[in-house]
Amino acid sequence: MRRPLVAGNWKMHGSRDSVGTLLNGLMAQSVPETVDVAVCPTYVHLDQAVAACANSVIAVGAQDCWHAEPGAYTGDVAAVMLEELGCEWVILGHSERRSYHAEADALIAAKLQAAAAAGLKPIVCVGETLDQRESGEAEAVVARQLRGSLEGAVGTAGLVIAYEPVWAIGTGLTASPEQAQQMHAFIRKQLQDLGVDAQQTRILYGGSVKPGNAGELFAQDDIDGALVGGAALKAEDFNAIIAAAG
Ligand code: G2H
Repeated sequence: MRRPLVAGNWKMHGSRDSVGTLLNGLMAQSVPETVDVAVCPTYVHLDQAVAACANSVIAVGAQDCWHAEPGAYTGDVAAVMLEELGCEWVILGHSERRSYHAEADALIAAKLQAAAAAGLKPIVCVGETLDQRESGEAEAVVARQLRGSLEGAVGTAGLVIAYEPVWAIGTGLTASPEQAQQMHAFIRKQLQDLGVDAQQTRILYGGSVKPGNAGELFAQDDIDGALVGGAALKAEDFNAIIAAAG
């Protein structure tokens, strides 16, 4: 059995105050023993989250890392620095990185190597755009992203995949449980073909997950949790999603 993972992707949100309030709200509710939980704030709020989560089961992750060792890379953050800070997870290849920063699969694969070498567990994101879905290319796009982003990833400890259809991100649109399950099953098959331990690898769904739809998504055989954006910014909502995974 795969343990569900609920990870909050806070994107570029938060102030010291609002992050403090959110973390207090998360600490106020106990996490079911059967569920793993992580929060992924901005780089500047990582230390605050690590300190607040120190005595809880909630782990902390970053939203990205650079692929190289510390060096002359202005504006970037090395995986080893995140691990030293107390991060356990790192999100890689989110569609907002792929689109706003032109991140290609080869770069994501290199970041994955750096993350794994530093002892971070990667959450690798894949997903098709609306155009690609409507033209019947969704599976081909996701297969290509998996092949490229997971180059050299066989055996990576704790590897997690997040399926995030771009058309469902922050739009209020959610893939139906059946649509999501179909793609998750396809992803698991692709992982197997790539030599990744497909039965052990958790595949999260992401894209407008909220308390009202989390339960039916988690009920699907191949959905092993969620990567939550907007609803992770409200403790009440994130706590409800965590409870739905328990
Ligand atoms: C997808 C998701 C979190 P949201 O990007 O990664 O965000 O839940 O706001 O659609």
